[in-house]
Amino acid sequence: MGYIGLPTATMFSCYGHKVIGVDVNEKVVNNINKGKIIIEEPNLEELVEDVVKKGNLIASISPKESDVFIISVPTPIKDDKTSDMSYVISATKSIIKYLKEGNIVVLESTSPVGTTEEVVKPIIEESGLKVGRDIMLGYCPERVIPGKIIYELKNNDRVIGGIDKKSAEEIRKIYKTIVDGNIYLTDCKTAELCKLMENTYRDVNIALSNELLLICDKLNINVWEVIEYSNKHPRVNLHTPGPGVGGHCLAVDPWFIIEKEPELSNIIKSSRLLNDSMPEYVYNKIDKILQKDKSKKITILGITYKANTDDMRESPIIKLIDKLLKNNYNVKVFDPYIKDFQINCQSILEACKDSDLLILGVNHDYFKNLPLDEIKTTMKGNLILDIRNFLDKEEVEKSGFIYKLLGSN
Ligand code: SAJ
Repeated sequence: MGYIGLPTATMFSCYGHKVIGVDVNEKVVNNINKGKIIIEEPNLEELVEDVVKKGNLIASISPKESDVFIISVPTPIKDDKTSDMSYVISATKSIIKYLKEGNIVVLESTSPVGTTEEVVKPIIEESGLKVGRDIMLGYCPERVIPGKIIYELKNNDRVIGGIDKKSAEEIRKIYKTIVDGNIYLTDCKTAELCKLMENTYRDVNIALSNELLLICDKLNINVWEVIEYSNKHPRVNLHTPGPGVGGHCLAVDPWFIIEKEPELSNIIKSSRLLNDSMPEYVYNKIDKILQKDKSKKITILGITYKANTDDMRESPIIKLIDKLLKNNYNVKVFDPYIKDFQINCQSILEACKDSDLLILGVNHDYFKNLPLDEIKTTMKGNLILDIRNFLDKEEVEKSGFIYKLLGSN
């Protein structure tokens, strides 16, 4: 019942299915059964409350008999950059004793190519039932973007890989009850690689823009202008450069391809490494601005992995903060979505008190109209570093600040 499992269960419940939402975390289960959720996602809590009230969604600590089993557990990355499939394995094992002939099993978790056939299938067959004959099995990756999950679950096209044609077709019938988009059928490996490649495509493109940012900095050219005008070409779409790539998808999934084919994944790997190096690049920029004076106080606005979310997983800003603290800078942060981070303050002004440098770390809408004059009075220094190209240079300068923008020297 995580970021994907809960919205998916909720959608199926909304369309009249009886759903058992399984989670090993008792707190999550208890909250859902009270109609409450512990993640930040627009419109989700109202829907959960409604389907729980109607009795269509019941959360439980363990699985029960069912017609369809959807596995939507995390597939994190280990320190050696290979996939940790332990949750997929334990979740699959947990359903064995409830399986019966005619059941459908679907893996949704982002996984290395081959997982459905080589990891999930053999575990299911420990039940004595044969996949393809007694059990239908397939892979149906999610594609939703946090912040728009409900809309995208309904409207995005989906790819379904079946262990055989019949499995794919039966799984399509299930998903068709909640999806308005097109559903494309293929085999499991193709569907697994589609999912990985979608996020890799984005990661590689962001790396290209980050590389451009480094080149522009060296050549004293404004990267934002280059991107704006290049993108006027009808077939060019340069992505947005910045402090790096966070989240549990783009920063992770490319490694699952590299894990399988390390010799062939050169572009993918160098992109990943470049994006991972961006927090260090921003650190060096800050160090230069403050002339390596570690007595300076730095304020960072926004610490999540992207705008308008409470998700801090793999956030490049957290990596930047770690580096600043390790180098003895005095850092304070404020993020409207985060209440309990070790160095966070309860307001923008509290975080800015006596600060020498203000950094706009994440482009949350909340920061659209910063109280610049008050901030200026509270701060000791007059420097603002915008690492998102988010603030209005003129407005900032009007309040007496020196405005510095990442990628424009
Ligand atoms: N980012 C940039 N520049 C850009 C776009 C993003 O630096 O031009 C950064 C963001 O700041 C953030 C990171 O990349 O740190 C990832 O953000 P995102 O909005 O691109 O993607 P996610 O991780 O929130 O969600 C992605 C989506 N995948 C694609 O768009 C291909 C989503 O559809 C997937 O369902 C999700 O991964 C997932 O679960 O795999």
